[in-house]
Amino acid sequence: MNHQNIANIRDRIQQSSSIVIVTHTNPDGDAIGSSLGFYHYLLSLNPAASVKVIVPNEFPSFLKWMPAAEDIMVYQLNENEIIKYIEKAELCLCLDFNSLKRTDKLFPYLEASKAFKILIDHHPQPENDFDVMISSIESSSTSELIYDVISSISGAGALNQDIASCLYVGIMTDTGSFSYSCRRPETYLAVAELIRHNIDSELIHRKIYDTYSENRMRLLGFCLSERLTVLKDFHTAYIYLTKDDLNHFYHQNGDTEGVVNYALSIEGIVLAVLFTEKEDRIRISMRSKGEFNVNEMARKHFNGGGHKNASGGDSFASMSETLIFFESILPEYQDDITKSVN
Ligand SMILES: [Mn+2]
Repeated sequence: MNHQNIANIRDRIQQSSSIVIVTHTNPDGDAIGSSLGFYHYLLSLNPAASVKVIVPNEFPSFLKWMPAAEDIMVYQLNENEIIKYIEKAELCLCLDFNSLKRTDKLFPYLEASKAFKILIDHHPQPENDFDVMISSIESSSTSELIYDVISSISGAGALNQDIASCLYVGIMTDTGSFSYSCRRPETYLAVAELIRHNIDSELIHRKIYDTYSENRMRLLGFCLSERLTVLKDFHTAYIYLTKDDLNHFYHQNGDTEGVVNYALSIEGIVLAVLFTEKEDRIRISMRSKGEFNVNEMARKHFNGGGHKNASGGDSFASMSETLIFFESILPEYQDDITKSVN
């Protein structure tokens, strides 16, 4: 980690009286974990500052037990107050996204804000929206990077149980419970240090994953039995869900989280996709194994992006047109997909 950047971040935190932490729309475990973990740390590094964690829209209920989750301000629910905080912020910490556009409705206010903007993120190809960037695609998660930043500024002694719980959630969820994006020893050294701070990693796992409602579990069953298509020649599996499907299972935010991974866990499947019908678009969630790059596919065809093995995008066509289009581009990728089969 670049010493000049670290010194700059430390000075900015200590010298700002009004700080906002922002993360991407549809915040996940890493977005919330890194934001809350850093929030707890900022409060100790500069107790006099006003620090607000701002998210564009609601986050899943399985994250609401996290320490200080009740302090998170949701733009969707509190527009005017949040706009004021962004306008008067001197420092804006942008966590777990690589372009201000990923904050959707917050974007115009963040773009207009005169706050000094610091990016801490692990997505590829960050845009030039920020004054200082800590960007590392090698890191498992933004939460791991927050661990690095905190220990570079203050040493691992600055961690406490609250910070450690939050960062553990981020690393655990962004690695699928240590099953991908976790080949580096540094990730486990960070986790070891978090666990030293008296967190119950098994309890955290249960709080995050063993929280299905009956409806969510039945929706998952429906996805797998009624909505799964396997294209063996392309080592591809996809699932689609219409608005009617979601309504039938009284869908709540976060209920489709992880569904795509079931498609990817079929033997021989390299590419898995979940198509979900939203109000004005089809949301596309992509996962891959090995070298096959869904970031490239999402950017080229679905106006999206993300990571090599986990990306997302949107289609503004109907569900059936989107599925036909998706199947039509697969031949273009057949060689690359086949290379990743093992
Ligand atoms: Mn992340």
